[in-house]
Amino acid sequence: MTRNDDSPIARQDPEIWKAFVAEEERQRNTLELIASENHVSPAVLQAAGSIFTNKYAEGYPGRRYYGGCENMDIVESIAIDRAKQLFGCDHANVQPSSGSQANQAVLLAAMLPGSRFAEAEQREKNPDQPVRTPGDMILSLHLDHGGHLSHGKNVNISGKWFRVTHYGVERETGRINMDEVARLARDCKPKMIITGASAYSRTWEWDKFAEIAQEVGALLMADIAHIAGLVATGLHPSPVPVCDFVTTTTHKTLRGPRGGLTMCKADWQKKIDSAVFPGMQGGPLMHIVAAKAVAFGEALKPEFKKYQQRVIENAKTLAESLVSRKLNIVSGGTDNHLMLVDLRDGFPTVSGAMAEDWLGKAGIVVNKNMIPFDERKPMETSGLRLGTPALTTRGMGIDEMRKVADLIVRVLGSEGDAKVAESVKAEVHGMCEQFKLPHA
Ligand code: DSN
Repeated sequence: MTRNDDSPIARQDPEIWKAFVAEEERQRNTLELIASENHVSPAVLQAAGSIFTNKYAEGYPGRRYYGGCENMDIVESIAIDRAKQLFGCDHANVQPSSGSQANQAVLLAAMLPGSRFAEAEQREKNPDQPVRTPGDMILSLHLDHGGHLSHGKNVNISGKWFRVTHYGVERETGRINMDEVARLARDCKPKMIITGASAYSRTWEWDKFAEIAQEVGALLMADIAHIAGLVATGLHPSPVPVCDFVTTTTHKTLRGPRGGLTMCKADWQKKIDSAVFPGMQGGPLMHIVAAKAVAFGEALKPEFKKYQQRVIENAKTLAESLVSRKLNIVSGGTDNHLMLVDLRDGFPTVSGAMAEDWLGKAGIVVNKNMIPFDERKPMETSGLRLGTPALTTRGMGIDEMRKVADLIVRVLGSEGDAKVAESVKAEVHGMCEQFKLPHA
């Protein structure tokens, strides 16, 4: 939606309209380097802002708890079919409202068998089948090493329900050591192993995780929220063949609306669907389900693969350009769309929080991020996470990535000098004028 001062919001609600206009200008005139963000197409935007928001559709296609759901059924069935085609999974539930809820659905379906009574009954009926209960062990990547809150952090429901052991990356290489994962798994005997990350720039070895899960009798889940676009286009190995569950958000590299998606093997279909609704959510956000369907349709087109190839090419160029300007990247580089910049070598006195603030003032939007073995606190950090999905959507390529690296280093080197920020901002503005947003 482009700005229209005669729009219903402008006429009816000037306070919200002011923020709306400011946000549109912010997105138009800044370089978006947050690895988990992107700019959706006009078609996805239209679906997300559509009349589907008016409708309750609790239940699933053909089995709803409300009348008038015939169009909801069409939209949701298309979204499911396209998700299955995109990822080659047995079953897809397109209703989770976020990535965290997509993950919670897995825990609810697989690790919480129901009431204590149901648990006893299951033991009786099927003594050979493991019963998974609250308090069981999960093995997942440490948050400070690139993991996610919903993978067992104590402040999240996943960490409140379950005991958690974390694997991490090696100090020397910045990579996950699979021998160490195997050792931890044998030691802690998890009922579930969670793979996937929010800030890990290297290729996941799903096959090795699957071997370990099989050896210790654990279920295996992959959260591909960040790399879903790369997985869907075959540019990162797919976890679908070897995992019991695969979850994702739909708004990062996948470039759809803000939301979640839970995929599973056929055996788990019923339990996953019951976990999402009525287990965890009520009426699905049908405008978002419609936008997911549109986005999945876009992702099935050949242009989407070319886009993902450019995302990776741009990330590699940005990482190399930063390294050549004396910045350290955790693990030395990237195989995907993101990188974790370790500020300690090039700019030891600059924290991630300072860098985020200074770059923001220059029109370059990033997020501070803990780096593995960080000695600074989470609100301070020694790292920055950078990603190329949004800039690539604007049409930027390797020349622009070199320039972005240059601008970043100029800002960091100036220690937040206001004049430098102003001059960088002018250059950023020029780039944004040349490479428009998809809806502009
Ligand atoms: N997935 C996180 C991110 O990468 O930004 C947000 O929870």
